[in-house]
Amino acid sequence: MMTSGERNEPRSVARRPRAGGTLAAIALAVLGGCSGGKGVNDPANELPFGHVDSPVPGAEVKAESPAYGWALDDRGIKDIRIYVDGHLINSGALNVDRPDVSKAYPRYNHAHHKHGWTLLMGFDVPGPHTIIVQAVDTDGATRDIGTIAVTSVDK
Ligand SMILES: [Ca+2]
Repeated sequence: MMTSGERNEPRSVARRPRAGGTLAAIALAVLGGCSGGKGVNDPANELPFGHVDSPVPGAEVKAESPAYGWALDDRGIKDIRIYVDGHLINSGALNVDRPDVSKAYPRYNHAHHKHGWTLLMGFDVPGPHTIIVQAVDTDGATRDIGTIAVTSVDK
């Protein structure tokens, strides 16, 4: 009996992530329902897109240095997130006017030019690091808009 109990343990552990995923899906569906059937599950919603202008791949960066670029969405950008080596280190809203981006993508400009973002990055140890920048739209749909390998230098 003890043996079968031990066998059951990993199975119940394995089930937990699935249950969590279902709950998250229900929570998202409920949240979507509150905003009139929209949300991350809305098939009409487009993923955001964008670009990381700096740093460029292979760049040497200081222990604390800015990253910047732009992002667009069919409905609007809620958040830009920067991850270093898989850990969220900063996030924020669009904060820079980019009329050049409005001109290049008129369908997505929403009658303003605030499509640019600038966020500080921090690197706790010198050496190679991987930066991932994500754009999140107003419905919560998220896309990686840049994956950049850099080297931080201690100066
Ligand atoms: Ca969207």
